[in-house]
Amino acid sequence: MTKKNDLKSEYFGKDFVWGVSSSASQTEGAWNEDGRGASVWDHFATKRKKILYNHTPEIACDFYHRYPEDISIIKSLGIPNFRFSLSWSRILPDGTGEINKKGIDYYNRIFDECQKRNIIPWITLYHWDLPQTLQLKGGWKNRDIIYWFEEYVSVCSKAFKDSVRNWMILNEPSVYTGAGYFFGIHAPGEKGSKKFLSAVHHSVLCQAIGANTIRREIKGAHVGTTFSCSYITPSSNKLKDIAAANRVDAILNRLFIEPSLGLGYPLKDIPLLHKIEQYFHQGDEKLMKVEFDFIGLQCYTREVVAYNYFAPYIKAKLIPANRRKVYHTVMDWEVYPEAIYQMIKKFSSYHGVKKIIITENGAAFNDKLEKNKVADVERIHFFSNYIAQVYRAKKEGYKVHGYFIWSLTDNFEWAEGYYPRFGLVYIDFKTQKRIIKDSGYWVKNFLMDVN
Ligand code: IFM
Repeated sequence: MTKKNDLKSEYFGKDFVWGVSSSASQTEGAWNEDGRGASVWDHFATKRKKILYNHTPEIACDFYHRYPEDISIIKSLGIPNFRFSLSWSRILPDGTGEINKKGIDYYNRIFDECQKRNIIPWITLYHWDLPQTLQLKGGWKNRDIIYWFEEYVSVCSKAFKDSVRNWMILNEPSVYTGAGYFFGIHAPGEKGSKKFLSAVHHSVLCQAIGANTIRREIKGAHVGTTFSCSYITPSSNKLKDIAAANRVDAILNRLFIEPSLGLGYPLKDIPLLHKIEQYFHQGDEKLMKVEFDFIGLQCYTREVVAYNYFAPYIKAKLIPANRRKVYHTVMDWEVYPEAIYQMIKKFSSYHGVKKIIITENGAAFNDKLEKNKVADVERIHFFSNYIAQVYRAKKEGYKVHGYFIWSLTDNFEWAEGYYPRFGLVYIDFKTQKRIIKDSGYWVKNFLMDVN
């Protein structure tokens, strides 16, 4: 474990954006309350029972009822920005058509609460919770999603245009398409390259269509989208490991940003990707392109890659951190602070990227609640060292302008259920009691200079 350092938030300057992130499915609960429709995650967890220990997002952190308390905690920690997502099926229970007024009212109450406490909302439109009715029509595989999504974004922008300036279109499309449509380990649990490639192409179209819809409806909107990214290194100097690492980099880090910048898909690096062309309609190259005001990067770790003849399509495998015997979190993600610096540097080098905001960074450790206290020293070191690397990138002139912690509270960590705890705030899921961890107090102290 690396040591803390003496970095101060004031070194980043007054305009640097500091915040904390969460998402609807992971925190809200109230899954069928006030007219909300089911999402693919509700279905995956409750009907198909695909989550570790059979956990479900039905109650989660009960943010739906407890948002005033949680927003007051954000305030008490001196965190000025709050990123969270809207639940598509709370707003449009069937994905399209009838609008659920109670859903709109709920988000308006949250925006009011943020305003009351002087906290700026940053909204993600899609954080993986597709309405189940749309999944029954093929979900992201069905090209009609470009119309469904446009309708959803248009409803949200009309409803919330006076309350929200900062919008993110998609959350980590490489994860919901890869884990949800290729490996089948995330909702909706589908597998195979055809499903994956169609979901990828339609997501790329939607990330542009969504941004254009927000721009059309809201003057002065600040529009971005978010990408998951990992620093990729080869396991050896052998040419075949280096080439394998390049392929993994193309699929994990370049697949979604490059078409949006007008560079097309990274076809040269991954021959299989040519198959994506069967989903193209005339004019798609143009439709995929969009100028974002910022891109959100969500970087947690690095991956070490080796050539593997048996791995389908990319002939590469990731070597897990525990097999490499390196320091790692409970997700088995290597703690490697320089990864975030390398990713800021890499994405800064794209001419079309104007501004980068780290929209997620954080870690799950084995937190212990003892005497109403969580002494999560490892998380404090984690933040201290990753933020130092963000500072290094900023000082060297790369385009980073903000940093959001994942996450405000412990929450529903998708296929892993409630076992990994990422929060600055511990949740006793039996009582829903909130306990600020030592890392929460560390953040408060760290942000003292900018408040
Ligand atoms: O919890 C997730 C989040 O929903 C998306 N980014 C990574 C986080 C930690 O796994």
